[in-house]
Amino acid sequence: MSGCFITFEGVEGVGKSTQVARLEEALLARGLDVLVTREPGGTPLAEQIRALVLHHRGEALPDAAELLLMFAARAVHTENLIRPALQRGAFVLCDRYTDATYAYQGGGRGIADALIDPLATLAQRGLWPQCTILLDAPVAPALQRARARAGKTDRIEGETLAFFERVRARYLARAAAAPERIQVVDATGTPEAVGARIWAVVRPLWGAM
Ligand code: Z5A
Repeated sequence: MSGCFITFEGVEGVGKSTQVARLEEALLARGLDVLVTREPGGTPLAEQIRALVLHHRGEALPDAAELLLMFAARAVHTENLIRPALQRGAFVLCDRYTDATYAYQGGGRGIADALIDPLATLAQRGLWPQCTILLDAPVAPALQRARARAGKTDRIEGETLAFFERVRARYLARAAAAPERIQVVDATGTPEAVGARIWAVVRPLWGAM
């Protein structure tokens, strides 16, 4: 596979979408083939699963069902969009991927890694990002930023501060365990300053540009 798979992670409101868009612009300006996508979602079918998992329809969604739906969406997204894009040599910038499952369903909800690991193996068939940018910042201001935006809060966004603190802690623990793949980037400061930190991490991935 000749492309480059880069994922963005972090708690809600930390600036992932903003930075994905900035990096896309920088890569497109260099004439590169870039695919921007997100999880859960990314294809028509996976977006339907996203709608199921993020929005109440008056019926409880057990944690096990949430986990399985995340991986159902991921299997569709990986096979139908990400793998073909990498095969044609594209840079795939994905707003969240499997680290989010370990952080939210694992750290947040308390599901054991031993239950998540085999689902990752099944859904991804060996595909992992070459590089994961973990945008890290204190949780409270990030949540405040996200919640200041117009629009309805989804099921997960409505969780407590303690939930998001566990999510952040799990992300940082995963980064400490896989420092060659997961790069922790300070997400405080202006979007330009954060973007410059990300560029310093990403640029060496494919040599001088
Ligand atoms: N989820 C899961 O549980 N398990 C999984 O396996 C996966 C996902 C894959 C998807 O939500 C939810 O699914 C997510 C985890 C769960 N739930 N939560 N929480 P989503 O895709 O709707 O939202 P999100 O991923 O949480 O992202 P977000 O809320 O859109 O935040 P963001 O992309 O990190 O931030 P942003 O949109 O770029 O910026 C937020 C605001 O801050 C915005 O107004 C910006 O203009 C502003 N901003 C951005 N950067 C800055 C800086 N540097 N300074 C000042 N202001 C800034």
